[in-house]
Amino acid sequence: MTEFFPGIGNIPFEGPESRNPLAFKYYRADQKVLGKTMRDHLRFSVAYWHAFRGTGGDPFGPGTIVRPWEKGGDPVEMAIVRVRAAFEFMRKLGTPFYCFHDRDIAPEGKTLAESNRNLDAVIKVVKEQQAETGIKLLFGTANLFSNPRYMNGASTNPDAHVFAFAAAQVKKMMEVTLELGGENYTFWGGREGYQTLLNTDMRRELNHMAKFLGMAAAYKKEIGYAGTLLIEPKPKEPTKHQYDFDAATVIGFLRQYGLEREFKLNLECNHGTLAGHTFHHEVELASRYGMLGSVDANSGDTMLGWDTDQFPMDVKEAAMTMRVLLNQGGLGSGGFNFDAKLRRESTDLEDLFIAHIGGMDTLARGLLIAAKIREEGVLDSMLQDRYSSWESGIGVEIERGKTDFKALERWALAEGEPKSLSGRQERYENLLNGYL
Ligand code: XUL
Ligand code: CO
Repeated sequence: MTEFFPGIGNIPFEGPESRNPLAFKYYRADQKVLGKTMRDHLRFSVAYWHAFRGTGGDPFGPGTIVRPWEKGGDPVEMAIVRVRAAFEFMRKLGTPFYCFHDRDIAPEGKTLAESNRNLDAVIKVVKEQQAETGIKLLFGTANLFSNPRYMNGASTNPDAHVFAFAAAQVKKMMEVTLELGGENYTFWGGREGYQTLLNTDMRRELNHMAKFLGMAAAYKKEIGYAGTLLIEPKPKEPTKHQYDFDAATVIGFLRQYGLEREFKLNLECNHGTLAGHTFHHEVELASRYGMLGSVDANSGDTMLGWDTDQFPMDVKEAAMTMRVLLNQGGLGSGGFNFDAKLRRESTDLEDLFIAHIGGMDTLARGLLIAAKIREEGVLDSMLQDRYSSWESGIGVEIERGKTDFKALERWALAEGEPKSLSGRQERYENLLNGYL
C-alpha cells in the first residue's frame, strides 16, 4: 500500500508546553469536558475541496501547491488515488468527519449521466475507506457554481433549463450522501445572487430558490434521508449580492416560504465577518432561534475584504463560539468543518497537518475556556443580574403580555425616572480576558 504522508504518524497530544509542530497542545480527543469528550463536542471535519483540491491558485497566478500523488492520467483513477491520500491524512490527524462537493471528489463528465457514473465509481472506494477507518461524512454538497452553465446562478438562474439541471445534480448528491450515511446535506448558495439589479427579477429568483429548496426537502422525505438540511449564508462573492446574506436573512427567507422547519444553518466565520458581523453574532443569533446546525470553521483577515478562508487561530473568538455551543447543548448532527485553505505560500506537505492541528487546538482551547466560564458562572450571573427587572413585577407582566400602553403609562407616572443601569462593558471584557 502506498503511503502518502511518509514520516508522519498519528498526531499525538503533547500538551501546551510542547513545541512539536506535529503534536496537539490542547486537543485531546478523549478528554472529557463537562461530561463529554472533546471529540464529541467538536466533531471536527476536513473540507475535501480545500485540503485535497486546493492548489493555492489565485487570480494573479496558478497553483503553487503540488502534491506528490497528483500525477494526472485518467481522471477517475486519479480521483480514487486522491481519496486514499485523504483518508490516510484524516486517519493520522484524527478527525472523525470530512465533507465534499460532488465535483471535487469525482471529475465532471461530458454529460450528466457520465458525471453520475464517475461519482459512483469514486464513491465505491470512499465507502470502503469510510468502513476501514470509521471516518464519517459530516455533510455532502453539490457544486452548483464552478461549471460555466451556472454563471447566472443555479436555482435562481433566469433559464429554467439550468434550474432543472441543478435539481438533477442535487438529487444525485442527496442520494450519494444518504448512501454514505452523511449526517447533513449543505446548500451554499454558490452564485445565487446578482451582479446588477438592472437585469434581475429579484422576487422571481427568490421564489425559484424557495421552490428548489422545497423540492429538496420533499425529496429528502421521499428517499428516507434522516440527516439535517443546512443552508450556509454568505453576503457576497462570487456575486455582488448573495441572496443568503447572513443568518438573519436566511431565517427570514425560510419563514417567508414556510421552510423554517426543514432547514438549519451552517455558519461560516469568514462569511459572517464579510457581512459586517462578528462570528459570535452569527452563531448567537442562529442559536437563539434554534437554527444553528453546523459550523464552517475558518477566519478572515480584518484588513482584507474577501473570503480568505484562513484556519481559525483566534482563541478569544473560539471561546465565544464555544460558549454559544455549550449554551445550546451541542451541535447535534453538526460539527466544526475546516472550510479553510493553506496560504498560497505554505507549500510543504506537512503544512496541511500543521494548519489543521492549529485550528483544532484553537477550537479545543476555546472549548476549555468556555467550559470554565460556564462552570464558574460569574459571567452568567452578571448577565442574569442585568435582566433581573424582568423576573418580577412590571417586567413579568410585560413579558407575559398582561399589560398595555395605558397601564404602563400609569405605572411610569407613579414610579418616575428609571435609575441608570451601567452596561459594565469593560468589566465583562476584563472578565473574559482573565480566562484566556
Ligand atoms: C464558499 C464556501 C463553500 C461551502 C460549500 O465560500 O464556504 O465552500 O462551504 O459549498
Ligand atoms: Co463554507
